[in-house]
Amino acid sequence: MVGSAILRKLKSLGYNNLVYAPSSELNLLDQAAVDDFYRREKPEYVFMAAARVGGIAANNTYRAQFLYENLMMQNHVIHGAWQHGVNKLLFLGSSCIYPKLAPQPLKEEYLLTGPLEPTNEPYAVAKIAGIKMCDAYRAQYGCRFISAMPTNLYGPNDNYDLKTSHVLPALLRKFIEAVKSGAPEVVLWGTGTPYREFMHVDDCADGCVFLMLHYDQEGHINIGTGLDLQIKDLAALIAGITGYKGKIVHDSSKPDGTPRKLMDVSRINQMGWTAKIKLEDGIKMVFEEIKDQF
Ligand code: GFB
Repeated sequence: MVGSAILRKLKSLGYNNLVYAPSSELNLLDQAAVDDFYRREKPEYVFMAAARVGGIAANNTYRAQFLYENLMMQNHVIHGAWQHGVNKLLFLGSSCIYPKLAPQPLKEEYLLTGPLEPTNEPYAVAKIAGIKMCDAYRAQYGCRFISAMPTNLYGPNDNYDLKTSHVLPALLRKFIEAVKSGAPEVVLWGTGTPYREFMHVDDCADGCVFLMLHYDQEGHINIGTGLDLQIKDLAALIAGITGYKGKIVHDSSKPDGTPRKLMDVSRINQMGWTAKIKLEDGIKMVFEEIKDQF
């Protein structure tokens, strides 16, 4: 989802010497394959958007895969970028790197100041390792490696599998299907009280290109909208957009996850970048794209 959005953004800006490969052609878990790719394509700038990702249930269930695969992929891509003299690399992480109960909004300096949210600790540990790896390669070898932490994303090419997806695509699918089938109720996981911040992936891609052009420092930087809402209010918003009028019930056997993770985006805002797509407009765009899929 993020990689294809960055590609769309770069193409729209007129960049035409773009090299990329889908996971079916380049297995980032295979160091020799990554090395071959660098040798063959000689990229000057690298956006490391590839990751094993998923919603709260996927993170909690596939704990070993989330830790192992993310560490291996980022190790190969970051280490290879140094070996092959890449001019600049951007590593992407996630807002779940911050401590579960960190003060809100989440400032960059809150990293490693407290225990992580247990449901996504393996993923967060891998992403924190990626940030530290970029910083270590900068310190020891002088590499221009930067890292950016986007908030929860949604948009084209999202995952709509109800077992592994994030909340926003899951709710879109559930409400669309309920409207079509006339189902009297839709099930929401957890209490609906946690707050989440959502950003359209096209805004994220825009932010990534901005940072590649304008940010060159040790330490990660947040990318987000700076606005959040409760999951139950997200559900009401999506119900309205999809035309769902039935009941919303809660499955309290499912975890809530972290109570809140609102990004402090003052650093990137002060550099001159802000997210542009309003949540309601973004959800409407995605709804139009996917409403006939289910
Ligand atoms: O988006 P989500 O799966 O992940 O869940 P996180 C956010 C909230 O929505 C949780 C609730 O409180 C869920 O219980 N929720 C309600 C649902 N209904 C549903 C549903 O049908 N499906 C899903 N998936 N959730 C992930 C992390 O955390 O966010 C990752 O695990 C990463 O590491 C990612 O940081 C951005 O926001 O809790």
